[in-house]
Amino acid sequence: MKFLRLILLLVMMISISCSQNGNDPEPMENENSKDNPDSSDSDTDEDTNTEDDNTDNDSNSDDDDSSMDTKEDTDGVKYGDNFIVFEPQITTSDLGLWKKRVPEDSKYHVGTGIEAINRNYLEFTGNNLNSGPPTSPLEYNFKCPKSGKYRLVMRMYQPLAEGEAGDKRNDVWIKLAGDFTTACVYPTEELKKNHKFWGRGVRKWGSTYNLEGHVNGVKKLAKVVYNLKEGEIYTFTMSGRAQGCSLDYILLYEESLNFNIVQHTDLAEELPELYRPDVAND
Ligand SMILES: [Ca+2]
Repeated sequence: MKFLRLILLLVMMISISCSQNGNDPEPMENENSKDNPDSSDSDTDEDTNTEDDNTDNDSNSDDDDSSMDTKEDTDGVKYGDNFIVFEPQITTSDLGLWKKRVPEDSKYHVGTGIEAINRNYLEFTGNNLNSGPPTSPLEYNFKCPKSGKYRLVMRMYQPLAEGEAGDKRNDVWIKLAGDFTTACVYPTEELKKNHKFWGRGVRKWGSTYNLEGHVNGVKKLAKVVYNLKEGEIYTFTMSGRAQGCSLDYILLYEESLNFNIVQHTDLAEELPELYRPDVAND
């Protein structure tokens, strides 16, 4: 019997020592948990930022994660289901070297077709008739009415003097800021930088309709189309390039509308009236 008890005792001791060895995974779990503190380090930066946001005089209490929400669209932008249109003079930027032309002005262009909408437009008076650096930037905020691909065009007029070639006084600099991607040949990042935007309207209202940029080092002249998101606010910037270039209005329309806009196309004549800025009552 003593021998049997001894064997039983031995079996018990062996089984206890086996169950202790079975806890091997624990130390490994502890090693894994060491990774967690590293990944949470960056949170502290965000915490200090929200303090800055709270110092703004902002009546909305629960949008401190995006200061962009405080941006509003510029007064005077006209929206449709699938387009955005506005006149350049609605900007709140300093006009600088842009001049507002009105009928009382001797340089105002009356023309023979549809007159400038609201009988006003902006003419750039800096640089020279060929080009120059981006000058007197004008900003516009607009809200996208519906997600889609939007093409940019402008109603443009070239006030050419006698003997001046048809490819003068016909361009501006443009760029777009906000949450968009490209829907044309140019990379998204290029559309966020200033590029020449040009067209034709030789001594008459026509249009600017193409960008001049580079794709993989090769010069490209092509249309500008942006993928825009419903409800997002975008900032469009137009700066003066060629002296004399005159703009009546700026239009972004859903590309699927398939408007035919080529050299010398007068946007007001070619497109339905809906796609023009509203005429103000006075
Ligand atoms: Ca106008």
